[in-house]
Amino acid sequence: REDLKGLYSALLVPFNEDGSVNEEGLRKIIRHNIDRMNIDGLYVGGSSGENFLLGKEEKKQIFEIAKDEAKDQIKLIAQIGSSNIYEAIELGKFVTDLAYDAISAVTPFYYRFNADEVYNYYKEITENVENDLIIYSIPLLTGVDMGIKDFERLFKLPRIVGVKYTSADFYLLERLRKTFKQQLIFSGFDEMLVPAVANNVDGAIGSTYNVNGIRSRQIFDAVKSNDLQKALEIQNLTNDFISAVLNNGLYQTLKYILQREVKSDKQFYSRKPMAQITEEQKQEAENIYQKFIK
Ligand code: SI3
Repeated sequence: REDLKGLYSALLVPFNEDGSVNEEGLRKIIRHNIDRMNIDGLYVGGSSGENFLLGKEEKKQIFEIAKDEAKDQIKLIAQIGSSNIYEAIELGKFVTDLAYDAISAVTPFYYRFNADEVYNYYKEITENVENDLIIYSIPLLTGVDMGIKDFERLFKLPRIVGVKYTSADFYLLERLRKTFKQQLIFSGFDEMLVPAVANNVDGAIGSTYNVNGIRSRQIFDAVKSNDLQKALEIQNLTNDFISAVLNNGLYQTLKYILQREVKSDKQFYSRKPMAQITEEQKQEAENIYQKFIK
């Protein structure tokens, strides 16, 4: 459990114009994260990987490429969650055979599942997959809002080791940290890293770490060593960057920057129905790249 702590990039996946996975580009992004961002691990198959737009075989392909490229150089967590529980279990077994360090599963979404249904989903996955599991809670996108009692029940399941907490509810975060000292808590919102680390999270998982990993590590370390002034200065700069990225289109802009960073001559497309980057967005992405990253 301790070994899983750290800073993870939520791996972005480049696609070809026809929607297939751009394997060469993906390998370059993984290398960039390992060799230049000095990241502790990768969160594969998350929102940033456009995972919920993909078929099962494509998810497997991405899990295989990530393991093959990263080997044992960094930690790997596979997000295998799906409202199709049979697929989630199959993917969980698949990545466990590939020797992923842990699995993570998003709360089941689309139908308004009640607390018992969410609990049974995790119970069934953990009973069928022999790996540690990190709950992926992202109420903003799933609409599934869990309270302290829901977490308490879930954390009693033997294979559940923590939560990726993508929420701005810092009261709940404080309560969770105080109550569940043995569970791992990963912060999900990159723009809120300072308050998350101040609340003693065990790590962070985010999309912008793919390109802003070095500064994010500095924020993490500065809060840990009680240098709040320094942490805030870097968070302020980081949030100028994140605001600009969000205003210009999150995935389109991050992919543009990654394409520049890894020097790929092939465009890193998004998966439909996600929109492709426009000429205007490209220009702004270039400005953001020059100003904050290069
Ligand atoms: O792949 C993933 O699951 C994530 O990257 C989740 C992560 O919490 C991101 N959340 C969303 C909604 O994209 C953040 O890293 C986010 O992109 C960032 O904080 C900018 O808002």
